[in-house]
Amino acid sequence: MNAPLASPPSVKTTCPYCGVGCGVKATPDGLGGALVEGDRDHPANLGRLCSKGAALGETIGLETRLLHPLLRGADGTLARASWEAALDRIATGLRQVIETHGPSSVAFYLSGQLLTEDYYAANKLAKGFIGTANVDTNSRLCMSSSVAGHKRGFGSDTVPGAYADLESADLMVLVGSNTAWCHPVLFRRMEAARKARGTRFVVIDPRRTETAAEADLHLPLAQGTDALLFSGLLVHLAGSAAFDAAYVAAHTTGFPEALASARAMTPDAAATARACGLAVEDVERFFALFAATERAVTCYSQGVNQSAVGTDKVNAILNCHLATGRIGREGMGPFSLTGQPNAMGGREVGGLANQLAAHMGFSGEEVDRVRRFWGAPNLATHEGLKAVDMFAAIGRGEIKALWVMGTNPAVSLPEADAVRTALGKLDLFVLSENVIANDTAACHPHVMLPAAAWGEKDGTVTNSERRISRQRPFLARPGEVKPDWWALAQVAGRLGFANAFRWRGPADIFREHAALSGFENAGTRDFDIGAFVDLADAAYEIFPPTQWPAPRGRPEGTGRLFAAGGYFTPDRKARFVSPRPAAAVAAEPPFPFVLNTGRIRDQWHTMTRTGLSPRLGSHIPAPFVAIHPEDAAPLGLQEGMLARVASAHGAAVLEVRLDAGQRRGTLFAPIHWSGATASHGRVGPLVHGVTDPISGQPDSKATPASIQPHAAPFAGFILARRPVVLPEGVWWARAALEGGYGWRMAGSLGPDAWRAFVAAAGPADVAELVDAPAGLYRAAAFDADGRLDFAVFVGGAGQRPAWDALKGLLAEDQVSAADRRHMLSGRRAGGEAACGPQVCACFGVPRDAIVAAIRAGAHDAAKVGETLKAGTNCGSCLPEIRRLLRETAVSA
Ligand SMILES: Nc1nc2c(c(=O)[nH]1)N[C@H]1C(S)=C(S)[C@@H](COP(=O)(O)OP(=O)(O)OC[C@H]3O[C@@H](n4cnc5c(=O)[nH]c(N)nc54)[C@H](O)[C@@H]3O)O[C@H]1N2
Ligand SMILES: Nc1nc2c(c(=O)[nH]1)N[C@H]1C(S)=C(S)[C@@H](COP(=O)(O)OP(=O)(O)OC[C@H]3O[C@@H](n4cnc5c(=O)[nH]c(N)nc54)[C@H](O)[C@@H]3O)O[C@H]1N2
Ligand code: SF4
Ligand SMILES: [Mo]
Repeated sequence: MNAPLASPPSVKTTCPYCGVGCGVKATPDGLGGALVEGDRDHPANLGRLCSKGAALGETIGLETRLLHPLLRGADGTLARASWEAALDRIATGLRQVIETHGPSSVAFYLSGQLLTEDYYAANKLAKGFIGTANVDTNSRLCMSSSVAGHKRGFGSDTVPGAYADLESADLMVLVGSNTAWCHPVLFRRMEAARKARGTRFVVIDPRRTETAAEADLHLPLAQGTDALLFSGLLVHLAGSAAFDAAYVAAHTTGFPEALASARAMTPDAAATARACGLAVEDVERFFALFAATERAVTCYSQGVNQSAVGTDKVNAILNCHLATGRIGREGMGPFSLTGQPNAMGGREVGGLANQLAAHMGFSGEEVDRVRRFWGAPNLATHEGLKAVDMFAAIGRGEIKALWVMGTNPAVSLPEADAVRTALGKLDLFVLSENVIANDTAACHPHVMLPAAAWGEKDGTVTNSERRISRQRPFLARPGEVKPDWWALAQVAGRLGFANAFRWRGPADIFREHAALSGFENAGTRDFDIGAFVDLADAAYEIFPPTQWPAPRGRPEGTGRLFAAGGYFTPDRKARFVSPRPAAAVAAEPPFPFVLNTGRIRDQWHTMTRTGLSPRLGSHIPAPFVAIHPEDAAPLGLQEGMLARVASAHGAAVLEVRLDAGQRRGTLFAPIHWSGATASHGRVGPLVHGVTDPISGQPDSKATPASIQPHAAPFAGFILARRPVVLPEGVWWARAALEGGYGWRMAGSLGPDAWRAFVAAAGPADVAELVDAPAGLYRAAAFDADGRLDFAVFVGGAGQRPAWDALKGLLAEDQVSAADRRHMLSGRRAGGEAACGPQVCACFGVPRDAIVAAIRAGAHDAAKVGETLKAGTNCGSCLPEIRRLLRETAVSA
C-alpha cells in the first residue's frame, strides 16, 4: 500500500498529463489513494480538471508498479537486485562501452514526462560528462517542429503568449489540434470566451473531430497542406487593412521574399483552395475572418508538428502573425499547444540532441560557456542523433548502450517493430520505469530501475504558456523507488564525476539550472530564470506557478513577449521564412489510404496509467479505425467488424468505425493500445519513419496504408476478476473495469472451443447457455463466496453482446439469485440489456441514456445535465453531448 505523507493533509501539485499543466489539490485518504480536485488558485485551470485529471485518484495504486531494481541474469530473466548492484552494473557497462567504442556509442532516450530536475541531471551527465550528444526525447515526436519553427522565426524557442489570451481573443484558429479532447481545460477556457464575447472558432483538421464539430468554420484540408493554406492567407493579409507595415518594418526581416514566394505558390483563395482540397468559399471566409479580427490566436498541435513539412507549417503560421503584428499582445498570437506536462521543461534543459542546456545550441561560444559553467571535462561539441536516427543507429549496432527514461518507445516510435528488434541488440539497455510491465520492458532490458511516480515525484514542470509549476509529493515512495535524478547522480558518481552531481535534493538542481540560464546571458537568450539562483529551500517548497523569463530582479516572470519586437536573433528582428512548396500527401495502391493517427479523450498515450481507471476505459474500450462510409462500402467494411490495416512496415487489426466526418481517402486510428492491452491494436508498427528534414520530427499522421475486412466469424467478451490469457490467435482488447477486467474478443473460435476454454479453467460453480444452431455460447462462473469469477459470452460476429449491463457484477460481493437467472441473457434482473458506450466518464452516463433524455425533451446541454448530471463535473464530454443534441434533433 502506498502510504500518505504525514502532513499537510492536502498538497498542491500539477497534473501529470497534458501540457495545459493544471493545478491539482491532492488529499491522501490514508489507504494509499487520494482525493483529487482542481486547484482554484492555479492560473492554468482555476479549479477545473478534465476527465483524465479527475480520475487521477484511480491510477495511483501499486499493483502495476515496479518497486525494486531488477537485473537480467545469465538465463535472460530479470530478478530483483539491490540498488548498489544495479547502479554498479550500469556504471561498469557504460565504462566498457565507452572504452571500446567511444562516448558516442552511448545514448539516452528521455521524456517530456520527466521533471525538469531529472531531465537536467540526465542531460548534464550525458552531454557534459560522458560526452555524448546522443540524448533525445519523445518530445522529438511531439514538439520538435515547433521548436525548429520558433528558432527560425524568432531566433529562440519562445511561445509568445499566455493562456489569458485564449479568453480575450475574438477569433480562435485551431490547426491540427483536437483541443476538446487533448487540451480539454484550455478548450473550456476558449468556450468561456465564446460565451462571454462571441469568439469565433475556426478548426483546421482533415477530420471532423469533436473540436471541429464545435467550430463556426471547419476546414477539412488535405493532409500536409497547412503551409499552403497559411501561405494563401499571407497573400491575402498583405493586401488587406490587417497588414501592419510599421511592425513589419521595425521588427522583422524577409517579408518581401516571403510574400513573393507565397504569391508564387498560392496567388489567391481559389489557388489555395485547390492546393488544400477545400471549398473556395470556406477559404475565403477564413481569410476574411482572419483579416477582420485583430484579436486572433492561432493554436496548433500535432496536425502541424508531426509532418514531413512540420517546421514549414509552423513558420507559415508565424508569418501571418508577424505580418499583422498580432503577437505578444492581449488576445492575439501564435500558440503552440505542448503535449506532455513537461515538454517545455525538457526544451529548457537541452533534452533534444541538437541543443545544449538553457536554450543554447552547439556554437563554439555556447559549447565553451556550458563547459566552463559545469566544469565539464568531456562536453559534447556537435549535435547528436535525433530519435528516429538514434534507433536506426541502435539497429545498425552503432549505439551500444541506451538508457530509456519515462517513455515507451516500443509502442510510440514509428516503425515500432524495428524499434523492438533494435532494442534487442544493445550491450547495455537500462530502463527507468514506474511500471513493471509494458512493451518496452518486454524488450529485455539489462537493468530496470524503479522510478518515483506522480504523487511521489518532487520537482518542477513547465506548461504551454511557459509557466513553471511544482509537482509536489503527497505519497511516500513505495518499496525502493527513487527519483530519476538520484539514480543518474549515483551513476555519475560511479563514473568518477561525483563533484558535479552532489545534489541534496531537487531544489539544488533547480538553483543550478536557474544559474546556468542566467550565466553570461544579459538578455541574449530568451530562457532566463536567473531570479531563482538563490531560491531558498523553503521558497522552492512554496514556489508559485511562474512564467519565464524571470531574469535576476524579475521573479514575477513575464506574461507575453515580442509585442515590441526584441527577438533573439542577432539583429533582434523576427524572420519571415518561406515554406517549401509541398503538395497534399498522396497514397497509391497497394496502399491507397492515408493513415492518420492520434488521441482519444480519456486515454493517455500507451495507457500505463489511464488504462487502470474503469471510468476512463468506458468511453472507448477498444482500438478502432475510422473510415468514411463511402470508402468503406465498396470494401465491404461495416460498423463494428474487424479490419486489417496494413502499411509497408506493419499491420494492425482494429474495429471499424464508420465516420462521415473522416476525409475521403483517409483512415484514423488511435495510438493508445499496446501489446499489453490488445492483441493486434498497436499502430506504431505501421507508421512510416519519414521525418521532417529540419526538425527530425516523424510524419506520424500520414502513412500510406491499406484496409480490408478481417474475417472473424465469432465475437464476444470476457469479464474476469483477474487477468486471463486468451487462446492463441484470438483478437482481443482489454479494459479495466470496477473489480476486474473486460476483454472484447473476436476470431474463428466458436462455441465448442470456448466451452472447452471454460472447462479448462475448472470453475467450481458454472452456469452455461449453449445454443449450437445459433452459434451461441455463454457461461458465468462463480466462486465459493457466490461472487462472479468470470463470464464468457460468444456469438456470431455482428451480434456482439455488450458487457455494459453485466460489468457491475464484478464489483459486487454476491450475485443475487435473480441476477444469476438473468445474466446469461445479457441483462440484470429488471435491467436493460445494453446501454452503449459511456459519454460522461465522471458520472458514468451512457450514450443511450443521453439520447433518451434528449428525446424526452432535454433540449440543451444544461437540461441534459439537470436530468442526468452528465457533463456537470469536468465538462470534457460537453462537445459530445452537444453533438448528440444536434444529431438527435435531426433524427427525431
Ligand atoms: N486525451 C489525451 N490528451 C492528450 C494526450 C493523450 O494521449 N490523450 N497526449 C498529449 C500529448 S503528448 C500531445 S502531443 C497532445 C496532442 O494533441 P493534438 O495534436 O490535439 O492531438 P492528435 O490527436 O495527436 O492530433 C490532432 C489532430 O491533427 C489532425 N491532423 C492530422 N494531419 C493533419 C494535417 O495535415 N493538418 C492538420 N491541420 N491537422 C492534421 C488529426 O486529424 C487530429 O485530429 O495531446 C496531449 N493531450
Ligand atoms: N503514430 C503516432 N505515434 C506517436 C504519436 C502520434 O500522434 N502518432 N504521438 C507522439 C507523441 S506526441 C508522444 S508525446 C509520444 C508518447 O509516447 P510515450 O512517451 O512512449 O508514451 P507514454 O505512455 O506516456 O510512456 C511514458 C512511460 O514512462 C513511464 N513514466 C511516467 N513518468 C515517469 C517518470 O517520472 N520516470 C520514469 N522513469 N518513468 C515514467 C510510464 O510508466 C510510461 O511507461 O508518442 C508519440 N508517438
Ligand atoms: S487538461 Fe486534463 S490532462 Fe491536461 S493538465 Fe488539465 S486535468 Fe490534466
Ligand atoms: Mo506529445
